[in-house]
Amino acid sequence: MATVAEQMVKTLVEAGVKRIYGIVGDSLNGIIDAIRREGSIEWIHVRHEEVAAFAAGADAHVTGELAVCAGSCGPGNLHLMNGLYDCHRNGVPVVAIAAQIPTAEIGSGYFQETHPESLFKDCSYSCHLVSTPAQMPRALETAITHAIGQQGVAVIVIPGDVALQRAEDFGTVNYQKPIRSLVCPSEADLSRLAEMLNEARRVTLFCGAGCASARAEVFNLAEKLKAPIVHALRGKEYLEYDNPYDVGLTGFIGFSSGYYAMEGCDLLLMLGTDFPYRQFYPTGAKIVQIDVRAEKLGNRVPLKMGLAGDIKTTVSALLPRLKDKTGRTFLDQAVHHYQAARADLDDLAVGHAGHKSTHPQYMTKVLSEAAADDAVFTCDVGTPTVWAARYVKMTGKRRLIGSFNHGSMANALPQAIGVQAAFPRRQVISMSGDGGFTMLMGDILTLVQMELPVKVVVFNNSKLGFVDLEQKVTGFLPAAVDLKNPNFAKLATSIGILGVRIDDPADLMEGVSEVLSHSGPALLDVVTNPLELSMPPKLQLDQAYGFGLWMMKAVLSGRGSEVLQVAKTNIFR
Ligand SMILES: Cc1ncc(C[n+]2csc(CCOP(=O)(O)OP(=O)(O)O)c2C)c(N)n1
Repeated sequence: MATVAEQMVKTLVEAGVKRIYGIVGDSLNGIIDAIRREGSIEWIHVRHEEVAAFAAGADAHVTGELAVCAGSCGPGNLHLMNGLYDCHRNGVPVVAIAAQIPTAEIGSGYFQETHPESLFKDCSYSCHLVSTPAQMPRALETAITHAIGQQGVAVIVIPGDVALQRAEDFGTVNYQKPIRSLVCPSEADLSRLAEMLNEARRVTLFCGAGCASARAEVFNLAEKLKAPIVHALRGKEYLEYDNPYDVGLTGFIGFSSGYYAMEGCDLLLMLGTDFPYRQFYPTGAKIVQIDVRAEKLGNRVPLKMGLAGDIKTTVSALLPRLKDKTGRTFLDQAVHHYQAARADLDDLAVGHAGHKSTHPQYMTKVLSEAAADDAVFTCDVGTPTVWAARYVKMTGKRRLIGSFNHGSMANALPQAIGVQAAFPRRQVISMSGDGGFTMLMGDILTLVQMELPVKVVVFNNSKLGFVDLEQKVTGFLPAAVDLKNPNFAKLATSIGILGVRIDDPADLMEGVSEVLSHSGPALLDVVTNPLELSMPPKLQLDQAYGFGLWMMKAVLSGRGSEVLQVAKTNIFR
């Protein structure tokens, strides 16, 4: 006699699910047992449920398929939450199974009682309690349809006792996944947009992850309009490589060329981006936005026009209506500016013989040059994201994943776990901050247990470096940012992982090559310079003031040598 748990597993199999990330627990045991007996879904046993959610999100990101994570009742599924926020905001299809306490006890303040159907509301498109077998399989099918159809998280809350009950309607499991449609604006709206673009003198394209499958169309558009392409960070992996129109990123971790290409245009065309920082949008230009997510139109900045459409379909329909612009001056100037900004950044990424510690820019460049052509990089929130944005080169086959919308620390190792589980033979590199790595460090053990050959590169600056910088630019004396770290390479070795420590920058290349060529999991612990500044392309007046204030306070409180060191590291190199 089939149980609800078996019916759930059958539905997941029919929806194409290959892996479920999670940690077991009493309320989940019926489902775990059904997974084990069915045999085709792999259970990826992690050490922290937050890791399960991040990993499922990264799995969905690289495969484009539905991924699943699970947590037991109360604290077990509560731990999923931060990772689920990340999945939801990254727009990846993830179903979370949140097991619940026994049905009869709900509402009594029972041991481990929480109410996931309220808790997860804010980070999901659908979140429902299954309290009787009659709700299955429809409740799970609906959750999957929401996750795939809306590209985000759906949560199924199910008490352990319900999962063990006899399924009604077992024979009807025959799930059909929703198919995503192409979305194109009306003829009239496309003509109106074409008119605006034909009239404009200096057009800049601002492109995000919504351009993922529209690279060729976006390049054709840039050529017709002689328009520079600025990308948001989530657009980097799709648009940056072999791109003659590329002028870099904008935003806090961007390039001055990206900022000025947007500031100097008379029409900014936003394509598939909901870039959040309003201070980086141009002040004098008309702004038009195209996005398949109609609710994002005008979300950040007032628009002249907002069109709901997917980028590939909309740009394809727009192209024949556009006149070829002839003047290239604006585009050429923007590209030259980018080349100069790029050269400045590359100058910072050189090894300096005799230096005590490795410059993180140099380290990232060496890593990027040594990595496989189709490597997948994950980067922790903090300065590793800045270095990845600036120095990890995309190839069209490489991927770059981070917590770019949710901005959570400790994302890189969990996401690397999800990518490596999906692609066991691909090179997967986690660019981890020492703060980020130690936040979910227990899951380094997952690499051993699940035989995942992830390469973890720790930017060991003994600091919560990004916050150190934030405090300085707001005029605070840095506080509570120092980290007392162990030798991470020794720690890795002690658990059966290749560990290599780089104290002397002269050893960096050899260390990188040893770690990347190792067949199993490996950790490279690189002692990096804690005084590197990752400045934004446009220093706001208040930031310059704040920075000056920090310098003054530091000098007055007897920490002037730190100011000198920062200046030496960043200005007089
Ligand atoms: C979960 C979480 N806690 C706190 C923060 C605030 N925060 C952002 S970056 C950062 C420091 C990251 O430090 P580390 O991982 O060592 O990287 P570094 O910037 O030093 O390279 C902190 C504390 C956050 N984004 N997420």
